Amino acid sequence: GQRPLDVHPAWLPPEAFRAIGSRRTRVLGDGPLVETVLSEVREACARYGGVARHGGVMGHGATGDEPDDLILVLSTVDAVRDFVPAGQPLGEEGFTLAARSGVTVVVADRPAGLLYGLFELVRLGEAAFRPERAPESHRPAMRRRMVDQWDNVDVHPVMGQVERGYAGGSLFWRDGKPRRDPDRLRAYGRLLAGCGVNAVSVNNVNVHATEAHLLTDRLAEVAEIADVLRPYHIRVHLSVSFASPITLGGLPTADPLDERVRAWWAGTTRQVYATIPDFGGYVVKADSEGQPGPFAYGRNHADGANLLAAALAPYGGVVHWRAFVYNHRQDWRDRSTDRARAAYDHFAPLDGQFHDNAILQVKYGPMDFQAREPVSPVIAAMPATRLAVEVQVTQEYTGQQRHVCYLGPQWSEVLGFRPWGPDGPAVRDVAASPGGAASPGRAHDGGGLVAVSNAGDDPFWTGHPLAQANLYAAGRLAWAPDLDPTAILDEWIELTFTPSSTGDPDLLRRSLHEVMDGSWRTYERYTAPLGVGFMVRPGHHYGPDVDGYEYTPWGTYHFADRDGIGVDRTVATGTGFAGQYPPPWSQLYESRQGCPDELLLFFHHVPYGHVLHSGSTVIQHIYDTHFAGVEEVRRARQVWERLAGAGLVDPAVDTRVRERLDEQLRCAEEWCDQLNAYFLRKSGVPDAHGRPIY
Ligand code: GCW
Repeated sequence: GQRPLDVHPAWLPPEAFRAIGSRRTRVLGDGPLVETVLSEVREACARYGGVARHGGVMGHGATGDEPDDLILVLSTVDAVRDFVPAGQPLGEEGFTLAARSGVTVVVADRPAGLLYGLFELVRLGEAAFRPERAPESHRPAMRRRMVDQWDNVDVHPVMGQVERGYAGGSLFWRDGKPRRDPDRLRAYGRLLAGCGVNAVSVNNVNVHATEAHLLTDRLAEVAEIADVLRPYHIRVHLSVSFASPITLGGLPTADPLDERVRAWWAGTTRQVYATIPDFGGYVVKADSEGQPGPFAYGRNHADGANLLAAALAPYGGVVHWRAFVYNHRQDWRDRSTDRARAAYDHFAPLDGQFHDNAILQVKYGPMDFQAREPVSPVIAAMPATRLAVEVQVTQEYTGQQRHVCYLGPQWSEVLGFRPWGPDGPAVRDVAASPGGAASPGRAHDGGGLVAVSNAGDDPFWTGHPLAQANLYAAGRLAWAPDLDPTAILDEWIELTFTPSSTGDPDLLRRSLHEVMDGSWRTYERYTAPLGVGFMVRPGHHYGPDVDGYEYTPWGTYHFADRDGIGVDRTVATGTGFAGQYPPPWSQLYESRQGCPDELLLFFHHVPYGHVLHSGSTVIQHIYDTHFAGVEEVRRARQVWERLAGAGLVDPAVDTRVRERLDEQLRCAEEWCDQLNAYFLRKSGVPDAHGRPIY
C-alpha cells in the first residue's frame, strides 16, 4: 500500500487499473520486478474486488479456486506454450500478449517484459480481456529510452533549481539536501515505466560546483534515487563535469590522455559501481556554453568521450556525450560563422573514432530546440557512431508549460525524417537497436531517444496539466517511434481522463484533440515565422522580442531589414550549411524553390514579396499566420470552457488549465502584435486584409 499522494495521478490513475483489478490474476515468477507487477495487481484488486495470486500452476489454482482470467508469466514455464506458441526471442524488455478461451496471458523472457506487459494491459483496459486475441509481440525499438533531468541540488541564482524547469522544484533535492520523498519519487518512476522510459539522468548537464560532488562524496544520494527507481526497471545516470579530476581529484589537469587522469576516472568509476551496481553511465556536456572539456588540452571530443567510455566499459556503462557544441561568444558582425554548422563541423570528422559504449547525443535540430528547425545533419553524417536523438520535453522555446503545445507531432516528424531521401532509413532507425521493432539493419546499436524532462515537484508534475502528454509521448515514441502521435494522444487521454462515467466520453476525447492535436502548429504560427527561430526575450526565452538576440554573441540571427528576412545558409552564397546534408536534401534546401515553406527562412534570405509554395508572400504569410494563431488559441479556450462546463474535468485541473489558457491567449496576442508591427514597419507592406497592426 502506497500512501495516497497529494499529487495528480497523471496517466496512471486507479481507474486505469479497473479492468485488471476486477479480475482474477496470477503472477508467476520471482524477483524484484515481478514483485512490482504483483504489488500493482494486488493494489488494483484491493480496490476493484479482484483476486491476485502469486505462484502456483499456470491455469489452475489450488483446488477449488476459480480459474484465472489473466496470467503474467515468464516464458521458462512450459505450460505457456498452450497459450502462446514459441516465437522470436522477446529480449530483455519485450512481451507477448494473447488470449485463449477467455484467459489473457502476458509472456516475457525476462521480468522487465512482464512490467511493460502490465502497462500494455492498462492501456488496453477491457479490450485486453476479449476471450480470444491472436498473440501479439511487443519489443522496444530503442534499447535506451532516457529522460534527462536538468535538476540542480542548489537553487541556481539565474536558472533556479531546475534549469529551464517550469514545474516547480526538483523531485530529488530540496534546500540543498536530498528530498527523501520515496513515495513521490516512486510515483515518478512508475509513470516513467508506464510510458516505457528505462533510464533517468538525475542532474543538470551544466554541472555546478555542488552537483559535481554527486560523483564522489555525495554519491550516496544518487544511490538512494537508484534504489527507489529500480523496481520500475529504471537505471540511473549522472551528469559529470569533465574537470572533475581537477575539482574533485586535486590533479593539476583533466587532459584525457594523461595517465593520472585516466586512473582517476577508472578509480572513481569503480567506486560508483561498487555503490550502484546497475548504474547506467555518465552524461557529459563538454566545451559547450562554458562547461569544461577536452579542447583546453588540445584534444578532441572523441578523446574526451573515450576517456569516460574506457572507465565505464568494465561495468557495461555508457557515456552519453552531447554534440551541442558551438561558439557562444560569436561576433554578430562576423557573417561567416554559422552556429547551425557547429555540431557537424566538430563531430562529423570524428565518425568511427568513438568507443562502442560512447553514445553521441544529438539535439534534433542544428540550433536549439526551436519550434521548427530542420533535422540535425549530424544524424546522417556519422554512420559509424552510436547516436541518440535528444528532444526537449520541457518547453523552453515552446511556451514554457504556460502554453498548450503538444509536441508529439514534432518528434514524430523528426523521427520519421529520412535524411538520405525516401528510400533510405529514417532518423528512428538510426536511433534504434538492431532486432528492435524498427529493425534498421544497421551494423551497430543506435543510442536511443533522450528527452529533457518537463517534470518537477508541481502537484500536476508538469505545471500545465496538459503538458503531461508530452512526457508520455516522449516515452511512447522511444518505445515505438512509428506510433501515430494522435494515437498516442488518444491513449493519454483515455488513461488520464478515465471517464468519471458522468458525461459524454466522446465530447471529452474530441475536445481534448481539438485543444491539443494541432497545438504545436498553432504555437509555430503565432511565434517566429518560417523556421527562422528565436525572436524570444533573451535569457528566460519567454514571449516575443524580435531583435532580442540580433546583436548578441549567441549566433541566433534573422537578418531582417527593409527588403527581406532570413539566413542564407546555401553553399552558393551563404554559410554552406545546406551542404552538410546528403542529397536529395542538400539540393532541396539549397534552392528557394525546393526548400519547404516551413524552413524557408532557416535556409534563405528572401524579399518580403517572395512567393511561397502556399501561394502567399512571405510578408502576408507572417500576418496571416499570426492572426490565425491567436484565433486558434481563442478557439481552444472556448473548447476547453465548454468541456469543463460539461463537468468532464476535475475542478483543480480545470482551474489550472484555464489560468494557463488565459495567459497563452494574452501572450499569443502579444506575439502577434509585436511581430506584425515589426514587419509592417520594416517592410512598409500593408496587410492585404487591412487588419489592425500597430
Ligand atoms: O537550450 C539551451 C538552454 C540551456 C541548456 C542548453 C543545453 C542545460 O537554454 O539552458 O543548458 O540548451 O542543452 O545544454
